[in-house]
Amino acid sequence: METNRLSNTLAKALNDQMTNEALNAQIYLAYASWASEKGYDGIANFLFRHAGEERNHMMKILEYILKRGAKVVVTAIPAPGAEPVSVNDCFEKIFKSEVQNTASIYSIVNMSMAEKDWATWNFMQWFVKEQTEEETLAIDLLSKIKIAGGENANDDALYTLDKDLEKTPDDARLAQDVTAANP
Ligand code: OFO
Repeated sequence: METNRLSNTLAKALNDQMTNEALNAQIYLAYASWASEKGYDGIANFLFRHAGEERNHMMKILEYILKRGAKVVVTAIPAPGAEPVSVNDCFEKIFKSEVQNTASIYSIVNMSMAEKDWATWNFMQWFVKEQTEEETLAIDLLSKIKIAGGENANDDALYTLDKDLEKTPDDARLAQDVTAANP
């Protein structure tokens, strides 16, 4: 008996998204290693933790595909690309890759809506919220480096930023989660 509850189109899109999440994990791993080599241990620690989060996202999608009775296809992961040339460049690259990932998440949401696959639509809402958090986090990183001097940040400012990032939480607070009682 056929028990697959995902269309071929959505199964393909979700499998591709697994690879996107794996690629993002590789990007964070590569940038974390770069930061560590340069002596920015706080930034490296933050990015290593984030690589783990991206891998969890991949696993979340993998489990969903299996639970819906469709086939998981594990493919090669593209290379993460050139390493950053500065902390400023590192944060800009992170922002760009998060925005790109948001676009692919939105495209799966659109497909699930077109197919009226409400289970997948509902599943994807977790990722929509997660991407808002990650974009907020990336924007915060960019603001911090901008205050530190951007591409011209001096060693003292980078040292302070590095220490600061070690303590930065992994999740950003979202406007929609703020209440009057808990501003
Ligand atoms: Fe998977 O959240 Fe970033 O990309």
